Amino acid sequence: MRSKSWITSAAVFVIIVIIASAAGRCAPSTPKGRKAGGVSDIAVAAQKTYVAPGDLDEYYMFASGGHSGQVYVYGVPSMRHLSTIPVFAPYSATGYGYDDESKAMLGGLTWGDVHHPSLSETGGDYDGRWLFVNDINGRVARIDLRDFKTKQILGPIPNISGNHAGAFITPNSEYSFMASRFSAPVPRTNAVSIDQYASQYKGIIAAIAIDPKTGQMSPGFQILTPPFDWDLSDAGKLVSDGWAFFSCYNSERGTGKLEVTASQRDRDYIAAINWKEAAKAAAAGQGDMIGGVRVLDPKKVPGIMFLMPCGKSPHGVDVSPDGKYIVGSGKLQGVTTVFNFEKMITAIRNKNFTGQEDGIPVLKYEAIKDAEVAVGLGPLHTQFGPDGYAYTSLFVDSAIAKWKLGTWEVVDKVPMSYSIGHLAAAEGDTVSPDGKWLVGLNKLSHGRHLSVGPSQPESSQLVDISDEKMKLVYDAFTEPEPHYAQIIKADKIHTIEVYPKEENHHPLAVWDVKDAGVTRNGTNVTAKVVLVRSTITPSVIEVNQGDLVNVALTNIEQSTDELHGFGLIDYNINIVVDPGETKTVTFRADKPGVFAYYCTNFCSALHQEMQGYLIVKPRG
Ligand code: RUQ
Ligand code: CUA
Repeated sequence: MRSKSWITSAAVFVIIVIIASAAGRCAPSTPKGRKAGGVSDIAVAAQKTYVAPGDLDEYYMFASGGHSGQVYVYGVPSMRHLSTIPVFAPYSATGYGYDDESKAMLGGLTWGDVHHPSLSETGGDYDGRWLFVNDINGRVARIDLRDFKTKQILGPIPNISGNHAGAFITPNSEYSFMASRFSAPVPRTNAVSIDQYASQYKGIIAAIAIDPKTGQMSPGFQILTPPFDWDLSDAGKLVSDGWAFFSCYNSERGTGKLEVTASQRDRDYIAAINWKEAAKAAAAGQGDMIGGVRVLDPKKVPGIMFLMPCGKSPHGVDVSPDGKYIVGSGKLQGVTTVFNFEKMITAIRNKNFTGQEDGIPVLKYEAIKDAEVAVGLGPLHTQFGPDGYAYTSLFVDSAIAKWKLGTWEVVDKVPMSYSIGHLAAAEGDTVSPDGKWLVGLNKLSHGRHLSVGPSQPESSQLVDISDEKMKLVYDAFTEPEPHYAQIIKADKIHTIEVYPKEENHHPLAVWDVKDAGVTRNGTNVTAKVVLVRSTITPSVIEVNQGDLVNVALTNIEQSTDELHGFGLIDYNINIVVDPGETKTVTFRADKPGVFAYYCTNFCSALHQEMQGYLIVKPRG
C-alpha cells in the first residue's frame, strides 16, 4: 500500500497550485455582479431573500469565527447578522472574559480557533438544545441555545495536539469527536526526536462524552493511531449509527515540508471507528490511562478501527442523510470518492484486507468504493439535500457542484466568489435535510463590495437550491474567518426572555436595594451591588488600598433586554449583566484614588445618571 507515484502527484499538485493562483489573480477582474453565471433574476432573488421589517427569518445560521474565537449568528435567508457569541476570546461588548465566571472558563487564554460548529442532535435531527464548537488547540465548548451563551469550555484535552476534526456530534449527542492534526509523542512529555516520527509519534482520536441531560462534557476515551494528521470527521447515522469517520492527509508519515512529503501517495485514508464497541471496551477497563484519560490501542482491541484508502489527501468526510454513503473529498484531485457502508461491513466481515498500519487493517478499496464522482477540481466538503442530491465545494474551481447519490451524475455547477471552503445546507447534517438554502463560505470576496483596505471580509454567498438549477441570490460579508456553519430551523430553538429570579441561586445575589452594600472581613471586601433602572446601588464603594475587592452585581430587572453594565476603566473592569443574572469581579485595589463607575448599556432615559464612585483610600 506504500506505492509512491510521486512524480504524477507532484505534477498534479503543481497544476493545482498554478490554477489556484491563477483563479486568485483573476478573481477581482471577473465581471462584477449582476448577471454572472448562476445569478438568479434580480427581482426574484430580491423577493426570495427579502425579510420585511418586523418579519423573521426562517433559519438561524451559526458560523464559526476562526481565530476570532467567536461564533456569529445570522438569519437565513436575509443573511443579517443577529448576534455574536464569544467563546474562546474576551468580547467587551458583552463583558465576556471580564467577570470572574467567564475568566475562569477561559483559563487565562485569550484566543482560540473555532472551525466546526455542531448542533446537538436527537435521533439524528437537530434538537435545538446546544451548540458545540471546537478549538483547534484541543478544546471544545458548549453554547446553551436557551440564552446563546457559552457555558463550558473543556480542555485542553490531554494527549491531543491540533484538534481540527471537532466538534462533530453523534446522532444522539452521546459524544463529540476530536482528533489530532499534529501528531506528537504520547504521553506528550516524551521529547522524542523527529527522526522517529513514523514509529514514535502518535495520532489520537478522542470521544468527548456528553451528559444527555445537562450537556456537560467530560474527557471520555481516546484511541491511539499512527501519526497520520487527522483532518475532519463525521458520525455515521441510521444504518451507520455507531460508527464515525475521520480523514487524514499524511498517511505517508511525512515530516518537514509536508506539502511535498505528505502528498506522495495516491491514496491516504479515512478511518472508520466503531465508537460503540470502543466505548464498551473503555467501560470494561481495557487500554491504559495516559494523561488521565483511558486510551485504547486498536492493535489490542480488534474491531474498533479500520482504514479505508481514499484519494488523494482527502479533506472533508461526510455521511449521507440515510447513513449509507461516506463521501471523501480528495482535495488534490478532480473526484470525490463515495464509499458504501454496507460494503464496508461486508469487507470487514470477510477480512477483505490489503494490509495493515500498526496493526490496523486496511480495507480493499475496490470492495468498499461505490463511485469516484468527477465533481471538479479541489473538492473539499459535501452537504446534502432532501432528495438524494449532494453538493460539493470545489476550492480550486471556485464553485459548487450538485450531483446525485446513486447515479453519481453531476447535474449542475454554480461559481462562487471566490475560493469556497465549507458550505452549509439548511438542516444539512441531519437525517432529513431541508434543501431550500445553501451557503458557500468563501475565503475571498475581493471586488464584490466596497473596499476596506488590504484585509477584506470573507463572503458567505446564499444559493437557492429549491429548484433543479442552483441560483446564487445573495452576497453577505462575514466576520473573519468563517470555516464551517450549520443552519437550523428557527422554530427548533426556544430562547428565554430573562433569567428567572427563582433560578438565580448565586450566593451573593441581592434582590432589593436595601440589601445592597459593602462588608469587610480583614482586607477582604465584598460589595453586593444592585443594578436596576436607573441606579447602581451602592453609589459609593469605599475600600482601602491593598484590599481584595469582590464586587457581585445583580441585575434585578425581569424584562427582556434590560441590560446594565458596570464599567471602571482604571481597573479594566467591564461587566455586563443580563436581567435576572448575577456576576462577580474580583480585583486587588492597588491604586489609590477616586474612580468613577458607570452603566455601559443604554438602559433608559436616565442611563447617564446610572453611575457611582470607587474610593480607594491610600495605605498608611
Ligand atoms: S476546514 S481549515 Cu473545516 Cu475545510 Cu478548517
Ligand atoms: Cu443601566 Cu444604563
